[in-house]
Amino acid sequence: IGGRRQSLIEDARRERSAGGQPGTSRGVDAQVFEEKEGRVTLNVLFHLSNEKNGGFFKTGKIFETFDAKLLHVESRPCKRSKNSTSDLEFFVKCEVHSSDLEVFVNSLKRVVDNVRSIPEEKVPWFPRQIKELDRCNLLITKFDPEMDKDHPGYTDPEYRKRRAFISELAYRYKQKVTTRDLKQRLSSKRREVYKKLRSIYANLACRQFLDGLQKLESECGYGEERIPQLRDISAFLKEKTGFQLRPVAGLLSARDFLASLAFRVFQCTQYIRHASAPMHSPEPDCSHELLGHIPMLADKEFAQFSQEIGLASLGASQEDIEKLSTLYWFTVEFGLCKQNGTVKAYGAGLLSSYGELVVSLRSRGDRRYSTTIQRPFAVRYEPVTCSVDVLDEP
Ligand code: HBI
Ligand code: NLE
Ligand code: FE
Repeated sequence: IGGRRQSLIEDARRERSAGGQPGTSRGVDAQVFEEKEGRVTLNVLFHLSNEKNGGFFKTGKIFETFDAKLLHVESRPCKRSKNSTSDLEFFVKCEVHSSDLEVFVNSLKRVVDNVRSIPEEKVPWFPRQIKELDRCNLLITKFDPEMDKDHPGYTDPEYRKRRAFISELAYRYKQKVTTRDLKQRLSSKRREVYKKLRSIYANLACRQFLDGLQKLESECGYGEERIPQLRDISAFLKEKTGFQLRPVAGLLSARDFLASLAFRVFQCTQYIRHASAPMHSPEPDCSHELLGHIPMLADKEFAQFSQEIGLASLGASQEDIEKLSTLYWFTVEFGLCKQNGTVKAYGAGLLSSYGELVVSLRSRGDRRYSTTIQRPFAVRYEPVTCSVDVLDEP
């Protein structure tokens, strides 16, 4: 009875007992969670390929050789292997002599694939982010028309079918958005924009930007080859700072643009700059939004600052909107800051434009102008005596 439902329940239970993210190894081969009287208990997970004849019996032999006491064994079709139809995934909880542990695990590795651990955690797993509610899916069988003989719908196949359909939809619902439509590769000219900017960020961009960009590269598909989907980036930001993106057709009035910031919504253009001027665009485009703004919006403090400007703008007079607009322009768009004694960029308009970024941070560019001032002497500050020395007096 209740075949499909039973299997949903089993899947959820197993992923839960696996502790970490479903399907990821934690890089430990065998997780020991109990040790007493010279013996350890461990959880091991491995794949058994049916192509390797006798694999099952070989593992049995290893358990026998090491005098392993089996505490629990489960198997299921292997979802992630090449021959998913015939391969099995095994989950074994067992006890071996502490001194044998390493040799035992290494012996297993010789006869079966993908030997992994399942840490048994002391504190039960619980969700820490809203997307982890996708794993809070352990169904119970009570009152289920498929599983409970006393349910009024138990003997009604039509009702049960409809219920099963609806349950399946609910079960498959994911908070975590996983649209990765990255089919289209960028032209070499477009790839150059990412490559060239990326190469100078380490020296010229502020720490918060570099942190954000690195996360976008590892978690969100950022890279020189492709432009990720707005939906994916929005989901990423939502998770980091609560900001989300919505598409916008072009430049908005300052009032409307700032109002969306009040809701932690960033209006994001979708089109890309003209290929004839890849290193500078006078208007926002997706390179500007994605490379300039998004990494900064992944920083909590910066996100808060952006929202504050937005909140201040609501219902403000046109004069105040202009002031806030100017504030936005010289901070969010073109801001520079000093980190560990070095000037770095945090403004999006600088960070998305090779030309702007290099020129704005050209070393001592500011002082060079002062040397062109025409006067018959030069001055030098003498810090010990707090006085100015006048040099080359005629
Ligand atoms: N509209 N779409 C869009 N993107 C911006 O960055 C933007 C805008 N309108 C006004 C604006 N920026 C700034 O000039 C400030 O006035 C907020
Ligand atoms: N000058 C920036 C760039 O080329 O990316 C765009 C600035 C948009 C305000
Ligand atoms: Fe901008």
